[in-house]
Amino acid sequence: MIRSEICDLLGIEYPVFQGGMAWIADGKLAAAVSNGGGLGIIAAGNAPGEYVKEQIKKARELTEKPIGVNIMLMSPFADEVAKVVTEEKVDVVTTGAGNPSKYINEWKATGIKVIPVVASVAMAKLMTRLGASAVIAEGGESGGHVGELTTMVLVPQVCDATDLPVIAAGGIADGRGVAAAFMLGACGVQMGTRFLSAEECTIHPEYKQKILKAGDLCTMVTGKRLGHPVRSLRTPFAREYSKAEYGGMPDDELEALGAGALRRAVQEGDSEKGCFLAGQIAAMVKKEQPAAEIIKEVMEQAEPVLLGASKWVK
Ligand code: TUI
Repeated sequence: MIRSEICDLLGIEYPVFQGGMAWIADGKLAAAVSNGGGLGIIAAGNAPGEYVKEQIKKARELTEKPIGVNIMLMSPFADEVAKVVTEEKVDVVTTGAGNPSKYINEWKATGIKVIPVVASVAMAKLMTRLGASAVIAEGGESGGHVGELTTMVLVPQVCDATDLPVIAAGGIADGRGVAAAFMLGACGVQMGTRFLSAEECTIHPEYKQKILKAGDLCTMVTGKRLGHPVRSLRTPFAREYSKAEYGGMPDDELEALGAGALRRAVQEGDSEKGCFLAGQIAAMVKKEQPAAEIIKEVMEQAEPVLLGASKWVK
């Protein structure tokens, strides 16, 4: 079984994180992943502190293993959620979509392991200086909020820029992806899209079906004009948004068009007006299965590749 330094650092069995997907990654999914030996992460998304507190409680009822909370830094409730994770002394905090500098000292003082998502070398260096425990290098193949660089390009550069453990994210959904991430210098992976198909993931059945049916060209990025590029499935809504974005719709109307779209996808499976966040790797997600089985399967696939059994090596 493949372990790495991130397993020792966090007290987990497999070097696999579940991405903190807004509206999706709740206490139930996080607990299932942690019970499966990975790191389950509750997503705060745009939710208030009270919601996050409830989900931490729920996760703790379901598992005694370490859990994490992801804070989406663009959220109006980011300060409030930052306090909740300190009060609750969660094991790990990951952050996304911004710079978490102002919170790091307080979290560290509480004994929380801080693992920010970085989308650039500069951010990786800054997080290293400020005392992060590890970083997640997330390439633009991922679903949701995306940076400029791809995983293939970002991960090795981040590995060269820091001595911290690096977790690779973006475009990873099977053992080959895990093996590739390790080859680039990472010591763990974070998967989001693959866990959308977990049995314990409570998204609307239509959302799951859309992921299971996705093909290689089924995602697109919208939202660049407002400075928040987001990767989602290429649905009628995503096309309409893109048209509006490049057709000169005023900023406030564009914001209004996007409002509530993620909730409509997750809770209602609304094919017309929902925004179905998904990574480019969605096409490789083939079946619904328990989270623990996903982790085991992916790591069992990675092992022979990492032990030198790549079919290309002569
Ligand atoms: O955050 C994510 N993925 C997300 S957040 C989200 S919710 C949302 N809803 C509507 C609009 C926008 C977001 C859905 N998916 N991934 C982690 C991530 N962080 N990817 C890239 C980054 C990132 C980008 C810039 C991290 C740091 C950063 O630094 C910029 C700075 O402040 O210098």
